Amino acid sequence: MTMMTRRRILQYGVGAGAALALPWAVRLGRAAPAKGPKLTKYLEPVPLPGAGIVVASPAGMNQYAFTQTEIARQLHPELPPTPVWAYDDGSGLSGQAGSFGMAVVAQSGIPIEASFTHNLPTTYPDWLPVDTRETPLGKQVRLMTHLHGGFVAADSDGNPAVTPNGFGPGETQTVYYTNQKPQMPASLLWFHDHGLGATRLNVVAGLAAAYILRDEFDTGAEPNPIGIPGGPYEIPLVVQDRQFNPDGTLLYPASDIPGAVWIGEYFGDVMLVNGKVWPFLEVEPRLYRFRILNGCNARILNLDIGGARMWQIGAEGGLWDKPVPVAQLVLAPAERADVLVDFSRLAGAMLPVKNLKPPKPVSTPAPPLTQVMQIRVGKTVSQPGPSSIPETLPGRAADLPPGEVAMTRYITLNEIAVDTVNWVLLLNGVDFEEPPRETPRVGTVENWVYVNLTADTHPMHTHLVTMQVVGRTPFDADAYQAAYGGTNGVPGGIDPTPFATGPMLPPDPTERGFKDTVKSDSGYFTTVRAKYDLPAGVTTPQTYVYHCHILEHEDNDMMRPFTVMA
Ligand SMILES: [Cu+2]
Repeated sequence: MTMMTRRRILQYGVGAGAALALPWAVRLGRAAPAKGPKLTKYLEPVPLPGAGIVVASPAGMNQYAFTQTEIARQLHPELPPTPVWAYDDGSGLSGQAGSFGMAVVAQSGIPIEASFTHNLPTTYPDWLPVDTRETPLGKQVRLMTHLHGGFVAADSDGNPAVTPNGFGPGETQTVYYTNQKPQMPASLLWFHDHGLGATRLNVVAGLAAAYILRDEFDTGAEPNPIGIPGGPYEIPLVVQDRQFNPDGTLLYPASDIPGAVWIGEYFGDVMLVNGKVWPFLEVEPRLYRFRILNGCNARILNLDIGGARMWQIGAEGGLWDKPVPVAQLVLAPAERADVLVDFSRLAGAMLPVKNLKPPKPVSTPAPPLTQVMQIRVGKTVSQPGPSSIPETLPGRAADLPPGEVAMTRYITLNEIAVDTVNWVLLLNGVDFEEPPRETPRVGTVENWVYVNLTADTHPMHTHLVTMQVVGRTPFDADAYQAAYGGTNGVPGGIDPTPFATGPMLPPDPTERGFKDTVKSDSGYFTTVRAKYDLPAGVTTPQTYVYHCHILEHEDNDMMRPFTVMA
């Protein structure tokens, strides 16, 4: 494994201080460094659904019609207005307060149709540095919306293997989201842009939104059959790190490697929650439900809620069968945590929500960014809500039996030519454009083994399916690479078991349920298990993608197609 060089730290776009921020500002032709880290903390309330986040209005029965459009919002009182790319439900977005501002609420079991019409500029603005080696049509803004966690046909997936050129100005993407049970239970999903080679830029600009599925148990109201908080006591929290230019535009660094624009990972020096910089949240001294999404491009979070007791009740694949006590939440990009948080003994407290260094085996080059948000606990309760944590939940633990596994696939994660103009991350040593090699038979169960040969953790996301984490096995990556590696890393398909250096570690307690994004840690091979069903009425073959959800990695070129076959 290569050690991270100082050069690489710089290249990764740190926001650790003015000394490091200045070179980018110069490179972008701006005179002064951004003052992001100096912005006064906790001045504004966190936007919430109906109060800064727009709950999407349907255009018809179970139909939504969005345009992607540019708005300007002040993300902090000491910042000028920031141009933001947003999903407009037709409301004009006067109800959107920050850079994250839309939520669809739908019912599990009831499909919806949605359309997305590109009403953004034709070419990228200066504040979004495009690497035209990665994009299909140069600096043209090509969009494609992906429902992350959706169990849908390939042509509704927002899928760069099916539609590599995406959608251009004035064009409309129309999709059908099945919301089919049991693959799409009550859960927090999100939709975001997935444009080929430009996902990192389109998402930083703001193209991400919440998608909340309800059912007869998880009604969102209080009381509900589960006995968990609802109504104003259920709070979505989307955490994203960002940098700003002095003029208020988002700062996304360009590479300083001659011939390259793409950077290895984007890390902000400012934390946003629900699209506002370092906000505060007022709560009552009682039980809450927080639904947390790591919406960062590359930062792996380790969230500390400031001393309140916490139980996790679900993750990407919906509710579990029972609550699990948790102290901190280690969430890689795109991972979600559904948690109950007890403020009942904390009346009058001011709680800092902090992002701590993720514990091993997580490995990340991110510079520290500790402050996230402040929670202000009031002294009175207006509605008592549930008085205890439920003993059981109407969800499920991931329990696909090993005996059903029809195929095991070995997928390598390689980082090639670090710090050079040819720097790339590859799965199985091949580019995205090569034809699919993973071809699960519809209805069968497969183990996929992610063999990490890099120095960092990669959150691996598979479209269409949710996964059971089977375990992580430590192994001698150097010896495996020495035995099988070539100029593009190690090809896929080679079992690393002979190189194991210890027994498989079981899944973390927070990996109890099905997940759509799983951390593949450095020095381990990580085994996940999934059933490759297709939605009702959808026929083989159907092609999707799987990729690292560090958006810089996904864009260059840590993404591959897979095809569900007959
Ligand atoms: Cu990655």
